[in-house]
Amino acid sequence: MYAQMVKSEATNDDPEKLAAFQERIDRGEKIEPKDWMPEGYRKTLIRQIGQHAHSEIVGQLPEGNWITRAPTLERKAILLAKVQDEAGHGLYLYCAAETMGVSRDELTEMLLDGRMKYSSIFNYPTLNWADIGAVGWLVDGAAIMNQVPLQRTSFGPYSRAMIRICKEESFHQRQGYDAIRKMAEGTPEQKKMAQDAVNRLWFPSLMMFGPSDKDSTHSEQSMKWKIKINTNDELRQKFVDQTVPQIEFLGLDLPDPGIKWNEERGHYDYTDPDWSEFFDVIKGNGPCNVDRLAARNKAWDDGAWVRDGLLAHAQKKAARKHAAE
Ligand code: FAQ
Repeated sequence: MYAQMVKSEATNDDPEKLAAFQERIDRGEKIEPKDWMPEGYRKTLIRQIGQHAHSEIVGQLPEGNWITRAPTLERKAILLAKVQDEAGHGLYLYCAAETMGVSRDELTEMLLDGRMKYSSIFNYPTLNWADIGAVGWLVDGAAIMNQVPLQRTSFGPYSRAMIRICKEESFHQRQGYDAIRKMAEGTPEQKKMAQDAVNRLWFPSLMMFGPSDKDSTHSEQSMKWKIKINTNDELRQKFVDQTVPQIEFLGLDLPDPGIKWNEERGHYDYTDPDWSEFFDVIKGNGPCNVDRLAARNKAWDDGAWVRDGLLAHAQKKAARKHAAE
């Protein structure tokens, strides 16, 4: 199915239908699953929503790793709730993608065999408790910066999923900031851990917004279709502008000596992430890519008996209903 969609992007859509579709987008109308849409629009959305869903699911792994080691019962309960929320986000997003005619099983298969991506950030390890605070604050912070405008994306089911997700993400970010603040205000050793977490996660967080605009292959068309509302660099800059004063408030050192307020631009200047590292990570060569995919493949294999059981139950129920008719 997905392979067919990929092929059909090359076919010519009817120019009249295309023009009418673009007019609907320009008027700010939402596109719903049964409406006519160009194959490229459908394909882009399956890719983006699918990748987004996979990110929510794979994104549970670095934090899930710390549930049993949270320092207090309260922190453990909060982290547990947050990680569960991410599973819910994955579910809403898989459902939104399914309205495009691709099944959740197909999407999962493409994640598991490496045909589909998930966010680069989840290929970095969480080495200590301060990393969990930094993930909530910086990673969820970057996620929100990207997702708030996506509430206005042109595809109805994606837009509605994003509204709910954003509400939960802001709780995630606040719990992360609270956790890192405790560390930054703690013993010298705790403060050092907080600084180390910020230093390691800063550039990977900036990479979450995607490559610089000049290297972004999809932005131009996606913005024309209002799938994306902002460019990657615009959102990255907003994130830097929002986060630098928070780092200063925590009393931590800035993780990049290139960060400087630029009066003329009205923004902070900053050093670009190492883009060769980014492209290497999304090719599968980051520190945790192999582990993350192995964990997801294992979860899929371990869950086979549940899927088989549910299927057998559904078949028996259908057979009983059939016999009674
Ligand atoms: N990682 O042309 P563009 C979360 C790929 S939030 C991996 O600029 P686009 C919450 C891109 O796919 C994280 N790959 O692409 C949470 C394309 O390759 P392709 C997820 C990336 O789509 C927190 C190529 O580079 N959020 O999980 C990345 O227009 C804590 C060229 O790039 C979303 O997915 C990357 N960072 O813009 C959960 C938001 N960036 O496919 C648990 C929705 C780019 O042609 C714990 N997505 N690539 O082979 C978007 O807004 C967009 O897809 C962008 C990328 C902005 C990410």
